[in-house]
Amino acid sequence: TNMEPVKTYALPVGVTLDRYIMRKQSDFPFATGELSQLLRDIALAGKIINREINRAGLIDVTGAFGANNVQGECQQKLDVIANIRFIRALKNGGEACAIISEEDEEIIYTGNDHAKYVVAMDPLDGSSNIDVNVSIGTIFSIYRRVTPTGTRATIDDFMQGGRKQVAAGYILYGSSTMLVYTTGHGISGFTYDHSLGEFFLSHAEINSPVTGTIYSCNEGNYPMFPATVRDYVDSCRQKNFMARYIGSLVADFHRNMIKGGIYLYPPTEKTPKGKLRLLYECFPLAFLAEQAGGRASDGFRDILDMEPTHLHQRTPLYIGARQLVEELLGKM
Ligand code: P6P
Repeated sequence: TNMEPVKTYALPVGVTLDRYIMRKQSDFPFATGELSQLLRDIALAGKIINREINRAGLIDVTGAFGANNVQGECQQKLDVIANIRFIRALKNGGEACAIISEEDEEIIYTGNDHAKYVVAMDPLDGSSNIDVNVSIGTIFSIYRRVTPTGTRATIDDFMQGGRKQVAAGYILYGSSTMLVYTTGHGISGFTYDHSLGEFFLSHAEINSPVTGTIYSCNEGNYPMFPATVRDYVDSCRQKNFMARYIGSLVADFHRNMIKGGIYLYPPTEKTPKGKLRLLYECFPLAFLAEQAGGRASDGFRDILDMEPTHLHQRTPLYIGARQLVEELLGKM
């Protein structure tokens, strides 16, 4: 028999998510499979939501739903469906003991008090884009709980800070549906094949260009931006950067991660603390940005170093190619 050691091949593009997760888990001798199962449960919820989104035009779910969510925003029916689907998938999967969601003010207890993980999520971000058929996304962040297993989770499990995330990612419901995530050892991207109902590895290792020529912000708010940010946007225009703003954070972030660019959501009079949510939008995307070699800041400190104080707290966000973010910070 050949006594040569088995060469560990980089996993070939085209491997399914399940096989990828299994092979990656074997890289961690002490892994016991719960995080792997949790990632599978998130992927399953993503498949279900993907189907609902693709049918949205056919059945009346795109109209605004009567209720308003905790943010006081007019709740699109798909928001509600996505939230319910994720909660159900995580409850049934059994690996998450608690969830926080943009759609719910309070912590959601799954009843799985022996589970090791908690999940913070924005089940469907960019929902104002749903009824105009623009890309939307799910964002998720996973922590190992700090409270004793067997007890009910508490807010402490969610307030550990961005650098304690064990995994983070997003699902982009775009021209194709992609699942992109990290467990702290690089970023992998999977593309969904509807005909097979499987996610296949399509981006084995995603690294951001260290710089770029794309800036992404709501130019309509320019007059309200802090002077230093206006100065930075002016410099982008002077350098003939491309302005690209989809108005859906996951889509803007994903494009910048692949092509190189910076996304800015500064504080404005309307949103003096910024608009985006720290726990389930900025922490997970900042984890990914740093894994991709980029940077994420609120203008004063790295997003991942920020102290969470409230489940739904907002923060300004400057995120993307390292050199572009650092040029902006140099003006602060
Ligand atoms: P504005 C969508 O509502 C969202 O949360 C992000 O997905 C998006 O980047 C941002 O807000 C758009 O906000 O104020 O420019 O419409």
